[in-house]
Amino acid sequence: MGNKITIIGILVLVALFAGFVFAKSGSTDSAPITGNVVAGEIQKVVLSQADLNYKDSIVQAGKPIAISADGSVKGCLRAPSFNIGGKRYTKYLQSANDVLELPALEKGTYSFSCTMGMGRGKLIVE
Ligand SMILES: [Cu+2]
Repeated sequence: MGNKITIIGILVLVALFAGFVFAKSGSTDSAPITGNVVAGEIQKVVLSQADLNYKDSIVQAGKPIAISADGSVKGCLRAPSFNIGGKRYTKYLQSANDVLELPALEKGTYSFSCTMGMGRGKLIVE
């Protein structure tokens, strides 16, 4: 009688262990990527020019940003320059394929300008 209970006990432990391992290996497949940002969730922003400035752009908070410029953006405005948290982000966007990458931002309005400080724009993060 005592042996039977021991064997049942061992079988229960083995079943629990197997279940634990199975559940653990199953959960790794759907494990979320840490942080607010899911890989591949980069939002694209295409800058346009209005008179001598940039048109306002609106993006979502918490997602990295890829900025490019359409054909309306001329001259030095093709080199937008952001100063965010003491760090400078700038790139000359020669063609529509050139991209200036910004990190995920918190809500707020981020002013930027061309590298010469003439043309100005606002990136509104909602
Ligand atoms: Cu300029």
